[in-house]
Amino acid sequence: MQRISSNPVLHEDDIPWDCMSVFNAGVCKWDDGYVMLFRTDTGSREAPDAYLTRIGLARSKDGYSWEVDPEPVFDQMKIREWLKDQYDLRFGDKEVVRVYDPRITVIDGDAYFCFAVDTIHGIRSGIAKSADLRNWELLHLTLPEDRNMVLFPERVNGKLVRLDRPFPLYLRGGRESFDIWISTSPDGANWGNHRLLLAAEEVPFGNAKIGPGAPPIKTEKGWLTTFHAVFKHEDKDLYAWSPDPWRKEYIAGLMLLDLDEPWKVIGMSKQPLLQGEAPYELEGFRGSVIFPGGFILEDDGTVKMYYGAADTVVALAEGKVEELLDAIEPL
Ligand code: BMA
Repeated sequence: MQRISSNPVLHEDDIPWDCMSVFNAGVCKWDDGYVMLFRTDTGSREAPDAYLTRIGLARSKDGYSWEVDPEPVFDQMKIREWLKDQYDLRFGDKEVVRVYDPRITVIDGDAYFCFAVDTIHGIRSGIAKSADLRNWELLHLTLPEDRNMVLFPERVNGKLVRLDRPFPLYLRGGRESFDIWISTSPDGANWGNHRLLLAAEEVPFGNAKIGPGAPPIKTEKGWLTTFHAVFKHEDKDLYAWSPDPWRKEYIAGLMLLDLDEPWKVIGMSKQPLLQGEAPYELEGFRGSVIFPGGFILEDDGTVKMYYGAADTVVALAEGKVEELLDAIEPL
């Protein structure tokens, strides 16, 4: 993948509300252009306030220059209103902390928004549906602990398909070694057939948890899909604005799944797809973080990958689908 020279595509200065970062965005084609749901954090650069995380919406004709809608789609007030049927707020207004890390997929003309939600009783993943990108109907929330949910852009054998990443602590020895799972649903609300898709130890360039990236793209050879893999450095602190030592490098990876049986991994790239290198990837709130959330195939075979860089900006890298497929090797 090649980074575009005008990176980052979105920076805090582009945002019409008070924030210190804009990152971890989902992107899809919509009408005759592109739309993006992105996350902003607000507060001091060293320690933003989690309750002030918002989800914003941006639109683009060409995928390179973006215009941000003046109002966020979700802020703390709207999140509370939206989730009040799920949480009776017995534990007060602090129960639901934030909705964050959006992914977006269009299936049969409707937009589906996948997100993580932090609550004081655990981190859950959710799915919502909309016809206009502003009014979101909540379809599903997982049990804790779960994060990084993405949906396939079309039904496979009549079923919706999702990837996500639960946090199984105990039987993995308390290590932060978490895997990618796959499941199916008839309607987006009821999910079953959960299977392990890719285990963290199968990724040669990571040594800790992994998680799905962006919704997959369909190719003749299979579903091509991104993920992130964490390499925990034991011996060095990475650059960070936050005063806590930061040692987790987030690296983008790529794998190919069977078209009809997407729980079968055909192969993966044994090399990282993208690893922190540019200044805007190495330095920011948490340096050396590449967090893919948008993956789009253009008619000419170009693939655009949108990713959060250093938990601070949204960036874009491009490649050719043929070259990406050539990089896939059996597990
Ligand atoms: C993960 C999530 C992401 C973030 C990443 C790197 O655990 O919190 O939102 O981008 O860490 O800090």
